[in-house]
Amino acid sequence: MAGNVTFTMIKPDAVQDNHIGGITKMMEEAGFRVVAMKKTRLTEERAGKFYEVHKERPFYGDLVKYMSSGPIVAMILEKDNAVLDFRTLIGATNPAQAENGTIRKQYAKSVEANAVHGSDSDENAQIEGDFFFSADERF
Ligand code: DGI
Repeated sequence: MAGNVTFTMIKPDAVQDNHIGGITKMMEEAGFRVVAMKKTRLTEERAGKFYEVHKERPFYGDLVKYMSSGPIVAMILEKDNAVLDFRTLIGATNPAQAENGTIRKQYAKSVEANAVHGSDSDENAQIEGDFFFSADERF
């Protein structure tokens, strides 16, 4: 299935604000199929591990705190060209630059609380999906 899946999280503020359904609807309407889905909460340690690639960035500490501040919804999504098409659907990291019709345009509050995560490569989609889901949680 390589190339056809991506990994996403609905971030803490969007979960808190009751947007799980609205965001998932946008994903499904854009042609993504939910392969795996769970609501969970990252500890600071696990959030730090998930975002390890950003360890040297100035916002790393805040990002780890924010991502462990409340529950998130993790998902593996399937579609042709999943990684790139999903990046298009979520829009720019900074919601001020996100296009109309994107998930971040509609739901993001700031560059940090930007509603959703989306994998940036096929390789990371596999790694990130494996971080949350075992084989028997995927359908
Ligand atoms: O792949 P993206 O989520 O669009 O963006 P990224 O991989 O460059 O950064 C990962 C997350 O880190 C992003 O969703 C929000 C946070 N972030 C990125 N740039 C900044 C930031 N947070 C703060 N506070 N300031 C930034 O400049």
